[in-house]
Amino acid sequence: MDELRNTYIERIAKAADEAALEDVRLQALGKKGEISLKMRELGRMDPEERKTAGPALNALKDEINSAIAARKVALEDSALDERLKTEWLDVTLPARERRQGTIHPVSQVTEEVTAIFADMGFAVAEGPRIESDWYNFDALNIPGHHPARAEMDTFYMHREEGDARPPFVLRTHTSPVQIRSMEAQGAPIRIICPGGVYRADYDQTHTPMFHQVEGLAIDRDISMANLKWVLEEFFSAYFGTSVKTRFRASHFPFTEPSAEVDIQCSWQDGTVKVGEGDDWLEVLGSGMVHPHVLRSGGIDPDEWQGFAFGMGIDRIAMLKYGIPDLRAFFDSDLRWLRHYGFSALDVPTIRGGLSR
Ligand code: 2NM
Repeated sequence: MDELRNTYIERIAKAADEAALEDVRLQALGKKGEISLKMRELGRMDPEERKTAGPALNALKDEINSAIAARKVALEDSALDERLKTEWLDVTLPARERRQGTIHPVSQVTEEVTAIFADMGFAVAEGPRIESDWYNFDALNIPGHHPARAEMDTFYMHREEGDARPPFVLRTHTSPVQIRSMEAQGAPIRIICPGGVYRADYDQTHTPMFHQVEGLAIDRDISMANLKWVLEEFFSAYFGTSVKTRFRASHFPFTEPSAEVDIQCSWQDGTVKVGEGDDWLEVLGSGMVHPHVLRSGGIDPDEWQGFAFGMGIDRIAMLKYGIPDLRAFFDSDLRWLRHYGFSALDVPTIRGGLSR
C-alpha cells in the first residue's frame, strides 16, 4: 500500500502539465487503473483481510484524488504566472479612435429654424410627401392650367390605364401640411412646416428633392405688419446679427397680397455676407392667405385672416455656413459630410448660435 502511495504521489508531483496529470490519474484510478484493479480484488479476499484493505484502499484513492486536485491548481497558477510575465495591458493608453457620424446641415438648420419659431409661439406640423393633387394644388387655389401643375415640374404617381383614382403627386411644397392642419385644428393657428419637397428640375441651383419651411399664422387681426416683424426677428436670430428685409410686390395663387422678401447683404470676392452692405438677396415668398385657401382648410375668411410664407432650408443653410454647391447636399460624400456636418453636441439656440 505504501509503495503504491509513494509511486503515485511522486508521479503526480512530477506531472509537468494537465495532460500528464490526467495520464497519471488514469494509471491509478481509470477503469483499468492500478488502484481500481486492486479494489476489484477485494471481492475475492476473505472478510478479515477485506476489513483492513477496503478502508485503506479507499483512503488511498481519496488521497490521490486530493493530490491531483492540488497539483492541478498549482499547474494553473504557474501557467497564469508565466502569462502575466509576458502579457500585460497599459490601462493608461488612450482608447482606440471611433468614427462618429455628423448631423447633416439640412437637419441642423431645420433644428435651428424650429427653435427660433418655437420661441415665437409656432408649433411644428408635418405631413405625407405623397399627396393628392387636391391638397397639393386645388386647395391652394392653383388652377388646372397653372404652369406649376404642368407635368414637367411635378412628379406624378404612376397610374395603370383605367385606374380611376385621383392623381397623386410628390408634394411640390409643404403647403398641403398647412391645409391639413387648418382642417384638423381650425383657427387660430400658428405653425411652421419643414420638410422635403419635389420638383422635376436639376442644375447648379436646383435638385429634384429639396427642403422647405413654410409658416402660417391665422387669427382675427393678423396683418402684413406682423409678417414683417416675425421675418426680421427670424432672420436676425438665425444669422446672429440684425438683418434688414425688403418686401417687393409679387404674385402667388395662395396669397393676396403677395410679397417676395429680400434680406440685406454684401458681396465681396464672390462671397455673400448677410446683415451688412446695401445689396439684396431674395430668400422668401409670402403674403396674406387667400380667402379661397382659408375656405379649403375649413376656416371662415370673414372671421379670420393671416399670413403665410415659404423659404428653402438648403438655401439658407448654404448662406449661413458658406456651402457653395447645392448638389453636394444630396451626394452622401463622407468627406463633405465630415467637413460641413455638425457634432451631435452642437445644440441650436434661439440666438442663432450653438451651445455645447
Ligand atoms: C410661399 C409663398 C407664399 C404659403 C401659403 C401657404 C398656405 F398653405 F397657408 F396657404 N403656405 N405657404 C406660401 C405663401 C408659400 O412659398 C414661396
